[in-house]
Amino acid sequence: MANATPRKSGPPPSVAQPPATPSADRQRAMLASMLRIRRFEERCAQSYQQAHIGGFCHLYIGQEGTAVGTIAGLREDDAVITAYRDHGHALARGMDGGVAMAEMFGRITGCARGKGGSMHLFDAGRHMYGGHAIVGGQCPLAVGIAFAIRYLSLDRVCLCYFGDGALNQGALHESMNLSAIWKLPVVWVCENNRYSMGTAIDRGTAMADQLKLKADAYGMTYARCDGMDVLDTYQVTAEMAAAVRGGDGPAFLEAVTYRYKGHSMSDPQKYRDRGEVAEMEQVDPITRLAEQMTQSGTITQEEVDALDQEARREALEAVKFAQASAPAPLEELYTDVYAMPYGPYAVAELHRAHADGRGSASAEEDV
Ligand SMILES: Cc1ncc(C[n+]2csc(CCOP(=O)(O)OP(=O)(O)O)c2C)c(N)n1
Ligand SMILES: [Mg+2]
Repeated sequence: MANATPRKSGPPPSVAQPPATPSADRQRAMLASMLRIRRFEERCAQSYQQAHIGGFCHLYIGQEGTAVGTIAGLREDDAVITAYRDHGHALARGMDGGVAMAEMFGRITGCARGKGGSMHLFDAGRHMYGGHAIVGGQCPLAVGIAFAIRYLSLDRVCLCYFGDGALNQGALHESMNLSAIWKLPVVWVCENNRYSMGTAIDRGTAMADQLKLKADAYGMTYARCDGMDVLDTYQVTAEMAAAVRGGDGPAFLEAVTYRYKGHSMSDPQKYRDRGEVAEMEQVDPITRLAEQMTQSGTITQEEVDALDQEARREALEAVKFAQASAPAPLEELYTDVYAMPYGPYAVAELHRAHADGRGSASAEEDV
């Protein structure tokens, strides 16, 4: 059983706490990061339509302010874990665009050697623990990460993103409950983009306009931020993460956001009208920050354009890198899947035995 006493002191922080008010450089980095995600996602859409990307692909366009603002409010060694709409989080965490794109193209140079695809971007070195396709499936893992943080006396928090659709998953509630009774350092971030596939939040969730009650149920602090405003998101997250790091126990952040594109690449979007999307495009997180910064003299329009050009160039380079990389070979199917050499490894041996004419009787028995 975990020690329920929150750790108030520990080793000195390895990475500086983000300042309450972001500096001009930090604001510029946030703008660059959002542009990087937007242009990357546009290339993903194009590559999907050209059939270079297979399987499911969920774009983050519109929600950039949430991943960028929350991650900017953390330290670099804090853990993040998310669901399948994960491109924005991976890029905001600093994943190389080429490596992310190669993963989607099923190439060996991808972050999961081409086996995970769009929904499983993972970068342990940057403390980005996926990319999880089962709705709410990342939540118990976040509790495990936070438990490890406590067990190893690390001065970190774990930020767990989930969609509004995960609000009614048992796994989420079990996880929140455990995190609360053990006072684990988890920041639970609900990315409320109003829809779970084609289901509006109030059609699938009780008390949808009062998510604070969900936090109250576990005695957690609740805060709400405007996910379409990266600076607001940054400030609320930095404050909440500092309290969680200080031993206050887990907290619940609702980031109110919106996705401009369909749920996935194959969504006719009959559940909402174009007017609603157009309305939200008026509060676009990228345009908003660029305007705030140009108006305050923090950046010039030419500099904004240059950042955008750089983001476009990087996204195109990512596609070229993915295209130039070799496809993941068949044997890759069997590596890094199970820790122990059971099932699939025996099947791999069977395939190899067939291929080199060694016969298969003994291998079949093994299987
Ligand atoms: C346990 C489980 N049930 C159903 C699905 C099918 N499914 C995939 S995405 C999704 C909607 C989730 O919506 P939300 O959590 O709001 O995330 P968003 O797509 O808005 O980012 C559903 C139901 C699934 N992946 N896992
Ligand atoms: Mg949603």
